Amino acid sequence: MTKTILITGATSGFGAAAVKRFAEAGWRVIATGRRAERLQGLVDRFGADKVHAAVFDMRDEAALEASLAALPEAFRSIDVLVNNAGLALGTAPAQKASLQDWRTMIDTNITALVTLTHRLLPDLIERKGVIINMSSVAASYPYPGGNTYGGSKAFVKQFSLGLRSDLHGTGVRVTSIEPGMAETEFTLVRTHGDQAASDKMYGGATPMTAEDIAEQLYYIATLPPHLNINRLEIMPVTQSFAGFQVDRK
Ligand code: NDP
Ligand code: 8X3
Repeated sequence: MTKTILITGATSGFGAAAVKRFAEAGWRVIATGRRAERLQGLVDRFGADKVHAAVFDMRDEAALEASLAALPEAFRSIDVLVNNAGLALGTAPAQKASLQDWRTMIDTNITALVTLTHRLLPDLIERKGVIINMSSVAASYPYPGGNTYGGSKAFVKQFSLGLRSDLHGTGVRVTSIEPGMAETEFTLVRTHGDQAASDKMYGGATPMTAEDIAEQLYYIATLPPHLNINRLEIMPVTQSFAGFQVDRK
């Protein structure tokens, strides 16, 4: 039977690659994001019977609710929820960071994610569904300038494990996926549109690709129903860990 997946943040990066991966495999995909023309491109490519574009800002609860209420009949039974939409804003140390940037990250990466999850939980329980939450290596390893972004992704990781515990016995599976450096529009967004800084971040580094992560999402979503990946931490070979800092006087 054809399965249905809802992927947030589908206009770019991991989300757009995941829409393609699942649509090519014959799934019905609900693709969400704010940039309508990009979602329409996916509908045009795969057909309206395969991809449904749900255009809304994740932080606008009324718009989110209206979009779900307007789902075509064929897309209403959601088997898999991929909470992927999110962003980092800024690389400055906490004492120089923008409070507005912090609020935007919290509103998007945390508040919107829990709102959509809460809304879909009854259906996911009924269908013994799968929830895949996009965390990050920043959830576990602090780095300078990571402050609120890392904190928001630590929330996503721990929320996922908490969900897993609460959903014990329901058959619902929950995974926190925690990627390291992957080349998407992520750094362009983080640097408020600084293309040179984005190019410098990925240049010569062989980062992961959006398709690499889409493949992991497909793997997690298609595991046999008795298996649950709790956390999946994944990095490019060219990225690893650095040491502690010591402030010597
Ligand atoms: P992109 O910037 O390429 O994609 C981000 C997606 O999130 C876009 O589709 C964007 O859609 C959507 N989004 C952001 N804010 C909102 C909003 N308010 N409402 C609706 N949609 C929104 O980055 P990635 O693909 O890299 O990022 C996807 C996820 O992966 C994020 O949660 C990110 O934190 C995480 N991640 C990324 C890593 C990386 O190195 N790239 C590593 C680890 C985790 P639109 O702007 O059209 O609304
Ligand atoms: C994005 C990966 O290492 O830039 O979540 O924080 S990192």
